[in-house]
Amino acid sequence: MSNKFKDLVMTRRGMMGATASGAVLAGTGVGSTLMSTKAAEAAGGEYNLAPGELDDYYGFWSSGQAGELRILGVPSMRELMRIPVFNRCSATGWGQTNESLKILTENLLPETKAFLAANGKQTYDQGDLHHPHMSFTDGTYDGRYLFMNDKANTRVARVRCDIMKCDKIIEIPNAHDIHGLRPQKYPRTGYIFANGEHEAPLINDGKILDKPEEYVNIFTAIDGDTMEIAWQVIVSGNLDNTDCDYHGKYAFSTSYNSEMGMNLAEMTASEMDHVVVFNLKEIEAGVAAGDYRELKGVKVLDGRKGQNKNYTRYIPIPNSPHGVNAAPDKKHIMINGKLSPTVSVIAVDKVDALFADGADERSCIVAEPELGLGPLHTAFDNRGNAYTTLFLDSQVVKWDIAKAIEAFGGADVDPIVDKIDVHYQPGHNSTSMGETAEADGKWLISMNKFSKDRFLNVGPLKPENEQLIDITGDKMKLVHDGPTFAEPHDSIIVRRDIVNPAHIYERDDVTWEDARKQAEADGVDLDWGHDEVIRDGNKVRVYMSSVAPVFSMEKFTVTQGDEVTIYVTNMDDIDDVTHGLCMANYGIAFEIGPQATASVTFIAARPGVHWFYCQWFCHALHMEMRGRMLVEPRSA
Ligand code: CUK
Ligand code: CUA
Repeated sequence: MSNKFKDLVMTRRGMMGATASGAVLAGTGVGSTLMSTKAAEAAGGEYNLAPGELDDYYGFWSSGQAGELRILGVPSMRELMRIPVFNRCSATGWGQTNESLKILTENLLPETKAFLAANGKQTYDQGDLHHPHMSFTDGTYDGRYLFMNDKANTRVARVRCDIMKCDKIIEIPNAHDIHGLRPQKYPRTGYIFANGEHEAPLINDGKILDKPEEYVNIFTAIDGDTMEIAWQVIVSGNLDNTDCDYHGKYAFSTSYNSEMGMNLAEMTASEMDHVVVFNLKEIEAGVAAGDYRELKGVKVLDGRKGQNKNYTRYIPIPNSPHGVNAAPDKKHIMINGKLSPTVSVIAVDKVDALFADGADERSCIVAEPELGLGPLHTAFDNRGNAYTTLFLDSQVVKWDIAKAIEAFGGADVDPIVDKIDVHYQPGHNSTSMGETAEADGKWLISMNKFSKDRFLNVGPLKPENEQLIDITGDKMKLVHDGPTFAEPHDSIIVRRDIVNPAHIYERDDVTWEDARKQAEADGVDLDWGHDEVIRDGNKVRVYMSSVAPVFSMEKFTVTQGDEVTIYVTNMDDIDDVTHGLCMANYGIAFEIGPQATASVTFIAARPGVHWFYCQWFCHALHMEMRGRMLVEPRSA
């Protein structure tokens, strides 16, 4: 008998033996085994949805260096939509329409605008979107907004969930490279907490390089309603990930470089790094008392070590912690060890003492289970279990939070419940509703950085692999491999009843308020099928509408060198009838959703007849949906 065969027989015997003895010895055991098996089948069986069946959850996915937000259906893992945010988009005209350019440019800092102009640009055309999170009310998702960071260019963006489009992007002054981002959970969002990852001189004017003592890092709180910066706190060490409690009192940020080192050896020199705790009430009191300096229009408080202010505390954590995750029990914050094989569990109710009595900073740590190599992020079910990704082990480990606390207190219990192999090297994971108080313990996504041999080879650049795991049973069960393009860092899984986007736009949507104002000034009623060419010096404004399969304007004439703005209003009010306008050989293409207005401005530098056509398939006569722009040569 080969060893392999022997193992198989042994395993099967072992399994059958255990089931049989369980059945004989404990009646309740049978019931619970049956229950969990049934639940697993119920949850697991549905991931492969039949055509036309809808998912139970919306998944909101980041895309890392691709710069967009994605919507997936969970559990089917079907990609439903891409929402351009920090990137450019050929299909929708994001980064090209006046409406999107306004969002992309209006909150850039003056020095950024000058820098971009020197490089012939109005805005950045790339970003690095890591962390998408929904707004909260009372500890759970409220379906209003999604917030996300751009690590590449120090920005934070918001997406409106009613139309699933980005409506605000702000650049964060003073900070560098926004990484960790989370919305306030209680009483509502409220604040968006954003970590500056890379430390820099506070006045970064090029006069300081090798004076580490002059380097600082900045934690930012943004008002999620206005998208204005509420305050910033200067901290010691860098900032990686962040999360906050369920009581509206504290935010927590990991620091993998408490040393403030500038190279790898310096950054990993000490045994312990730290978690910074931000005391929101104290910070607000500090702002009210005027204990800040104003830098680039923002109130900046000093929460560095040794300042002895009540704004921050520094909890020592083993070397280079990474993810921060608040448990749905509302009591515990998990700090994932990365270089340490541990997760440190902070008891939120013990944090008060760090501020009130000057208690030892480690006194709020109530567990530190050793889970495996490279713990990066933790997700949760509703049964007291945590699920931690192990980057180096290529596994997800399921562990019992209560048992980890008992073990830390000296009890002889093993908190590890189960481990499952994932393929390969997981970073973030997420569970259904798992970052809210309504965690439901059904699905887990493991977002793996490498797919290697799991898919057909597509060349040196491989897809990532996101795996769907059924967590309804005692054992985790891998049910689906999901290849995805660069590079989803993080995701959230939201019950579908919470998300209710519109089918068509409201005509009075704020998105095109500038177009509406201009139309009013030009005596054009945007809400009726208008058809107008307004001349204003060398500026020409062309107003037209679209009803499948025609543009209201069959042709228009401008002069070479004119600055032309074309406004298109889609008069169709039917579900899914999106039109586009693509101006051939002018590099122009954009989307006009049902009942929306969109516009684009360009210099008509190329004389001749130029066809414009609808590039979103809308009708049997979609190919015929076209018109001409004549650009007459400017006479010398
Ligand atoms: S970080 Cu990506 S694996 Cu930017 Cu959330 Cu941990
Ligand atoms: Cu309108 Cu295609």
